[in-house]
Amino acid sequence: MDAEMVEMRSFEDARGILSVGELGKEMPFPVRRIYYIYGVPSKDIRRGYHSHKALRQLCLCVSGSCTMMLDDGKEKKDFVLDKPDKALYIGPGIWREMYDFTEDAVLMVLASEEYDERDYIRNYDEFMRSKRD
Ligand code: T46
Repeated sequence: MDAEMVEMRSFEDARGILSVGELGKEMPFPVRRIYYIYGVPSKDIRRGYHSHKALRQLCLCVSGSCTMMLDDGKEKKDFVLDKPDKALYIGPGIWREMYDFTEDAVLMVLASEEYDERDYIRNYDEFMRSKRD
């Protein structure tokens, strides 16, 4: 599966912690867009339900926690994002569902491309077909 946890570099001292992601080190691609998801009203809410054709993303909870279920058509894996220095890299062609958001969760996503609805596959059967092509 083209996905992995990435540990951001952190500097801790008496003033607190500073975490950093730098291009070519923790950041595997130049960032063209950021967005964040927060105010998810209940643990039962599931978001996502799509894959991307080309987009690469790095996701992390800067506050609170949530879980991302990734599916590459062969296997499914759950990734818990529960620390601001714990990021999840997701390559193209992976179905994702996000759930188990805590009330204080802020899921920040760094994306390799601008928003383009044509890059989404929002139908699971179509996603599975794209894996066979
Ligand atoms: C992803 C997961 C992790 C925009 O107008 N611009 C944007 O950059 C984004 C990301 C979304 N939108 C609009 C499109 C929808 O009307 O915001 C609305 C909610 O988006 P969506 O239903 O796609 O949200 P999620 O949480 O299901 O998925 C999002 C991202 O769209 C997706 O790329 O990988 O978070």
